[in-house]
Amino acid sequence: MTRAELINQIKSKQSFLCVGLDPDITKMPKHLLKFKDPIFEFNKSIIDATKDLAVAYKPNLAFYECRGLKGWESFQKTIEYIPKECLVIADAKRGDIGNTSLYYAKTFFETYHCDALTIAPYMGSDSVKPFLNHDNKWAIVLAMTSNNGSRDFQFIESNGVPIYEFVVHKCMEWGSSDNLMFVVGATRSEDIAKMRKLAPDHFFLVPGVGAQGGSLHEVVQYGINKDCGILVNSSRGIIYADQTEDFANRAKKEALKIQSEMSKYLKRFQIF
Ligand code: NUP
Repeated sequence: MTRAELINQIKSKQSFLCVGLDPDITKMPKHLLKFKDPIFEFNKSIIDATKDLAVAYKPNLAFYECRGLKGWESFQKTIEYIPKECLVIADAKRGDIGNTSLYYAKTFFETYHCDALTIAPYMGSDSVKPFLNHDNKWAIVLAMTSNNGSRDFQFIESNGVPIYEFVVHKCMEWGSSDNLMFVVGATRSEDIAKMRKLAPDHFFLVPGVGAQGGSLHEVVQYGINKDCGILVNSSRGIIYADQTEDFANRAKKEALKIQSEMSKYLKRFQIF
């Protein structure tokens, strides 16, 4: 998906919501367990309920890989079910020596046809670059993550410059705002403003709203740019809003709440 297509979708849906598809069999409504592939049935209902409100879906591979071959099948069926206009982000946090990254890129971009893949940049240029030479595909590099442990490495300073800043500068030499995004945690609201200064034009994938307590209002205040420039993810806050047979309706309600707020922000900041 191109940047223009993504922006058009945000405009037409008045939304920059990314729904996280992190299906946990222990949290799903019990009636789904009778299906051959409960994970896919769960995702299918969530996608049906939210597809008019979300511009992106982000399956996190951990929730699929843990089920072995069955899990990969659920992942593939899920990817294929997501409407074509939506950005499909595989949250797999890959990155290895160049030769291996090349095959990770093949896996997610060519075999599974995902639009975007999250990348761990710790191994440097040869580990990131192979994700940046696929037409209309995106590398989403971890810059400033939402978890408490992000303080352990990402904020260590060298000559007064934090490591996440080095990551952003370097990655911007390798990719452009047409094929590179950054992960910026919603839980770091004021730091999002620093990230926005470093990368004024790049899209940010912002997880941490909902279950992790990040504020949508603050994410928008500090992160929005002229093209919107943010994709805000919520996983558990939407998909497990209700754990009964009514789960899809409740997921829709939660998504609608977020999308209505997003629509107001897009108008207030006169984005389109
Ligand atoms: O910094 C990050 N924080 C984060 O939560 C980077 C991520 N990729 N994630 C992922 O976003 C996390 O692994 C999970 O898939 C999702 C957040 O889920 P939730 O807290 O909305 O349930």
